[in-house]
Amino acid sequence: MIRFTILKIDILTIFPEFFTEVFDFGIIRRAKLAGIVEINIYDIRSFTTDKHRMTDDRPFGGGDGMVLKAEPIFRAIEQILGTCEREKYADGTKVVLLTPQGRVFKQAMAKEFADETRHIVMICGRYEGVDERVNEMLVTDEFSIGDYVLSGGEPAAIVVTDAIVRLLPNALGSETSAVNDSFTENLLDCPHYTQPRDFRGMLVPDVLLSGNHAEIEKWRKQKALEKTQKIRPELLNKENG
Ligand code: 6GU
Repeated sequence: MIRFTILKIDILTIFPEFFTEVFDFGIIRRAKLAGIVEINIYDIRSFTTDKHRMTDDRPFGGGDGMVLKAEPIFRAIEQILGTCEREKYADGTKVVLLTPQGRVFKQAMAKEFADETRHIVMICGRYEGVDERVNEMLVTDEFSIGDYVLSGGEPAAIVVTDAIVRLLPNALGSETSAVNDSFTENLLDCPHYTQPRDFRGMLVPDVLLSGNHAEIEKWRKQKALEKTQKIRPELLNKENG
């Protein structure tokens, strides 16, 4: 599939300063400058209407921690997407909620988003929670980035954005650079070496200096398999989800 339009990524957060500069380096910076992606940060607090500008409140039923309120998030989505009914979103629009309760984000999901979305709104949760009516009415996809708890969804939004943007057509220097990535074929990447050939007595494997591309390819595949078997054996026995 060929992408003709820029991908727009809008991030809703109670900590907008978290994102100053993180998208201003390397591939993401280049993709922004090339007009491949546009990234906007929205402060959830700016959508509050009460005197105290409250973004969170105590949980009904009691318990520790605070819960992000529905109202400012509904107002933000309404302003950004023109509706707060999921069914009325334009084609290619996704609203992603980042929480530890989501599906674990995988390379295949990054590829799907890079290929098929035009507009992604990411809502950064706080670890204590987000009012469930946000999930019920607004969210199309709830993602986690792994089985550990972060204090908020902000680092996850950065991770998910990076994983998607680098897969956008023309974001990488050469079209083939992403083909050999770890996880693309349920395999970790093979080891790499650069100059010098002899670094403090540690030598680069001979095959890589041989100029025999078939042998080099075979070696890389073998090393990728060995690494995966040793570190992530479960990848070898399942479809990439
Ligand atoms: Cl998306 N949010 C939080 N708070 N913790 C996480 C996470 C997200 N993914 C893994 N841990």
